[in-house]
Amino acid sequence: MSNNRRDFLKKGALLGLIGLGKGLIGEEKINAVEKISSSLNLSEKFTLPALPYGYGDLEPFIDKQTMEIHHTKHHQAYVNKLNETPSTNIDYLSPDEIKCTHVDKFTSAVIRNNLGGHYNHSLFWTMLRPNPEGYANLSEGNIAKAIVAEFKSFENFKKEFSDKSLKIFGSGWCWLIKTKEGKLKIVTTANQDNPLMQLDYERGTPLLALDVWEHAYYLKYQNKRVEYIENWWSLINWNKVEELYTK
Ligand code: MN3
Repeated sequence: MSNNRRDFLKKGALLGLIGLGKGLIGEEKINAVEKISSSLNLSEKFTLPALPYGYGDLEPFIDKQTMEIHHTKHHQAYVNKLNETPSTNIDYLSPDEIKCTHVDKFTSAVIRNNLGGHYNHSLFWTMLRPNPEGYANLSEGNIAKAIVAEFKSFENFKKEFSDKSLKIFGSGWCWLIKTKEGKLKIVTTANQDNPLMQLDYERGTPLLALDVWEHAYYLKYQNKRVEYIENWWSLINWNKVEELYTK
């Protein structure tokens, strides 16, 4: 069924509900439908999420120009590509989430790459937060206890995560995940794959994500990925990691 047809049916159903239930008339009714339509994302288009901070707010660790290009060009391109791909949104988008768990080895490359790109970046932005004073930022709360329980110390965890991020050949991501059994693991994925997809990676819920594509750091760091990774530790939004861990 086409998007327009589905929108039409859903809006029609909403009109009926609102008309009967609330007794609204004329413009009131139209406004109510528009409000509900947008809250339900009835157009079923993928959209670029706004950043929870300004482009320059992650300086001096990630520069303003990199953030702006990364968000408005790279991330936007994944979103655009998904919206141009027929039928993508039927299976891979719900009002509340992007459904990467539907991706497997039979999924087309255009969906796999762009859906992953959209999901991974949407998550990545929320896992950063400004910290101009620099490194003073270790995990607290339940996630901190779980990290120490799994990796013996926070420093061990940091070293293993940094080493794995550094060793990714070409473009990819490094993740802290919670497996189905509740264990914490550090895994890496190539390109825009992620640990939710049904692929040949250890699967689990992403708790922390690091983008090591060159576009994430090249303007400021050139080939020095190691420095980008070290500075990224200053920017981690542990409140978000804790929220994902305890969910
Ligand atoms: Mn990126």
